Amino acid sequence: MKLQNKKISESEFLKIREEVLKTWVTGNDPQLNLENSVKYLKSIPEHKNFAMKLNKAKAESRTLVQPRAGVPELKEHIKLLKYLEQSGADFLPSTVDSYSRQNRYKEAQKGLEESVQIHRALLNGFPIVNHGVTGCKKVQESVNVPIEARHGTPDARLLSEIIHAAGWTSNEGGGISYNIPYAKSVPLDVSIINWQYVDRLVGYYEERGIRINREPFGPLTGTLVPPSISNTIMIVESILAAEQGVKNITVGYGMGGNLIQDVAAIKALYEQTLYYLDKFGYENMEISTVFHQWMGGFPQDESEAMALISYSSSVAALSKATKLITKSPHESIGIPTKEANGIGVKASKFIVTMLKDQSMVESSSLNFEINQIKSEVKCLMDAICKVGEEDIAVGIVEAFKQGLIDVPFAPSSYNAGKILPARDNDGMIRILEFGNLGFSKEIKDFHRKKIEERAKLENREISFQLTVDDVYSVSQGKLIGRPKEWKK
Ligand code: 8ZB
Repeated sequence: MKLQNKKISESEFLKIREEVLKTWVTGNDPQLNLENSVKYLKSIPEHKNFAMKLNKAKAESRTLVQPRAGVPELKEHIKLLKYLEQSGADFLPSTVDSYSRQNRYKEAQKGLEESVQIHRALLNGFPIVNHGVTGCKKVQESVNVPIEARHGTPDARLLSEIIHAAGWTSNEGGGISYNIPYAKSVPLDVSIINWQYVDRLVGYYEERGIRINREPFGPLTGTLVPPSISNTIMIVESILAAEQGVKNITVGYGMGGNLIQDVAAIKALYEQTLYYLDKFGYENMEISTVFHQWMGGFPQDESEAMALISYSSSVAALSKATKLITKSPHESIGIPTKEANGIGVKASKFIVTMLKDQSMVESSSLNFEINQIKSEVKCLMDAICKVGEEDIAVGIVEAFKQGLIDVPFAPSSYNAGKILPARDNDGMIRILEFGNLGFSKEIKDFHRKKIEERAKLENREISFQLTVDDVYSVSQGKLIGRPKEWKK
């Protein structure tokens, strides 16, 4: 198939679908009959529909909370989700294990069976494809809030078929955001084509009056990602999804750490996503935002972790993001127990409820930062459109190839990996090494000035050491990685 930003025809979609359903035994399930799935999805009540619940929260200017969670065994997974619902989760996830993310269903099956035998989790998530429609329906019918699949899968076609047929009304990911940060050697055009299929499936349901939410993965590598880079990718994935018929999209952003820059990033993200969808001719789009609590290294101390979780929640609430993805006090260790996960949900919900009637007041520094992010995004979007000769799908692949768009710390060999981010004296994320990033001279000069100011204050040279120090600083209780001997 040739890569282009063009809606897959229904007949082409159904043809590819036949092949997709053959990739694992659970794809044979008669419950995957689309007519049945349409009927089943129509029977899902409004309060369990992800898109509708988001729309309501947005209209009320509320921030709703959602954890990450997934264990291999069906019964245990249901127990976990019920526990998190009782802890206050407004939305539930099902986080998928690493084998499934790579379509290694055989290994996932083995891990699942052994987990059941010894009654201990041997996979780091819930293997959606192995559980199939029957298992996923049981999960969905056991809870009273909407469910979303959260994974990190470059080819999520079968997974997506299964979750929607099971009544799950949201799916996280995208052809860029679930490839570049997650895979080493999956070509970008391949993952984009696979995700066009995932979006086309949602489009198929939307055409039949079913509301389904899609959520591109905003934080990318979760480490010092400059907001304009993640925002640009969110906008591109929204356009790709809209072309396939997706109507309800939640664009995401991973907390950077500076209050002003974080609030500015969410505001710029929302406004520019609307702007570009309109510019590209997509109508009646419903856009909401999701703020991810700190995605970088966490402090080991559980009280300190809770403090970081609470601060993250405050920023999310003040930014008026529609949704907040929570962390747990076990973050530095790995996958949390259900109790630790519940504590994260409870604390986060407490803060967003406390702050629900407050928002960030306008200020010149907030406006400055919003405009800064917007002009950077515009620069990157222009570069993508130019190299794609007006096709955004072709453009994004070419832009990655040339390093015009570049994600820091990504494992993918389809990412240039030349840029280096570092914080400025306010703790805002800037760029100290641009590689071939598609920024104008004016924007580069601005970043250089900000990094120079910091290096000068710290009395040291501009180098990779700034980046390294900033990667570890938050886990040590400071936002900016100042040198040890620095006394200010
Ligand atoms: C990119 C997302 C990383 C975050 C969490 C990690 C980390 C991964 C699970 C999970 C609960 C799981 N995560 N898998 N949290 N249950 N099965 O995603 O801890 O915070």
